[in-house]
Amino acid sequence: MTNPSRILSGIQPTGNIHLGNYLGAIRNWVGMQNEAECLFMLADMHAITLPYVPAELRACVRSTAAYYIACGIDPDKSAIFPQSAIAGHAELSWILTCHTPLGWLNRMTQFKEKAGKHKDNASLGLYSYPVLMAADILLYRATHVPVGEDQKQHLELARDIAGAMNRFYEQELFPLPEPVIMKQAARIMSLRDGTKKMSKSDESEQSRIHLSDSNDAIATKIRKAKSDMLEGISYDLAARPEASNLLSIYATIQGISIDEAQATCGALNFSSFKERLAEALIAHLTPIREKYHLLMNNPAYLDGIMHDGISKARIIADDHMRHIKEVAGFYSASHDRKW
Ligand code: AQP
Repeated sequence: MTNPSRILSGIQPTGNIHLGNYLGAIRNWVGMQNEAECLFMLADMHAITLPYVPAELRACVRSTAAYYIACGIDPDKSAIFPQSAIAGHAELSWILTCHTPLGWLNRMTQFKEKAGKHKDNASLGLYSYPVLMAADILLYRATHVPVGEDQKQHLELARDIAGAMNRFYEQELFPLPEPVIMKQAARIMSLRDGTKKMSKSDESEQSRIHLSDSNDAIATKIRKAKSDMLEGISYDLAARPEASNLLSIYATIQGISIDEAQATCGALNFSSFKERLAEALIAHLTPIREKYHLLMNNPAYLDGIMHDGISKARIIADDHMRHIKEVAGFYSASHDRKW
């Protein structure tokens, strides 16, 4: 990362956090807390772009906050807050919407994947989701955004929108945000199909490891993970997507490179390698799960953390939003009292 000054990222509170969210996003946030000012939102406004149950969403905001902390986000260093608590996300999103050509949104592949065959029934919110994501980032003038590989296209759109706004209003309203995508584990794949991303919305529970999974569940899911008929364990994304995915998970969890993992595990058969991988995952995830349960027993503490996070985020957001509205030509009582 070159000269980061402010980092923004977040996860949708739409269900159980999985290994992809952890390795692709949260784990990377932890080390960044000492390098820059960090804002980690709970993206509840994004969560309503697909059908949802309000009471479940509210509960999930708190449990996702607990996961952030259990995974190593330090609330004394970083702001943890629900996106919907800061009005600027919606306000800026509308302004950006009016500066985003439809053609730019038509290119977004995630909309096509999430809307599926029934595109006409998908909500306008799902379609304009990347504009809200741009607003999340630009509202705080974030310089760096750590994301998994799947969000790269949305980040590029946020940069394009920032550039368009700066040109239209003839001033540097927003820095162009840089994506921070880790070289390793940027895309954790489904345990059932090494060509599909591990995802909360995959119908098969066996396709993903949840951070809440028991040790037995982790061991069973890894044992049943799809493998191939080739000898040994090697990293070859095209020919061996499943072996490559498991090797990449192992390397990342152990904090070693894929080459190192291949050197130590290459000669094993699938069954022994899976045993080793399950042991490594259990050792890594057990303390996170235990801390998560402790935190969930103290909802008042979690609510206090979010309350503080909202206050920190609001100071930055309100100040910037006031400026943006003024530049955009919106009426302000302090400008024209004759009105
Ligand atoms: N499989 C993955 N590998 C690496 N990173 C991943 N991320 C998600 N899946 C993987 C990263 O997690 C962050 C938050 O994602 P999100 O929950 O806000 O939305 P998502 O990307 O849509 O995640 P899911 O699990 O796939 O949810 P659903 O199924 O609800 O759509 C992002 O930084 C993302 O890159």
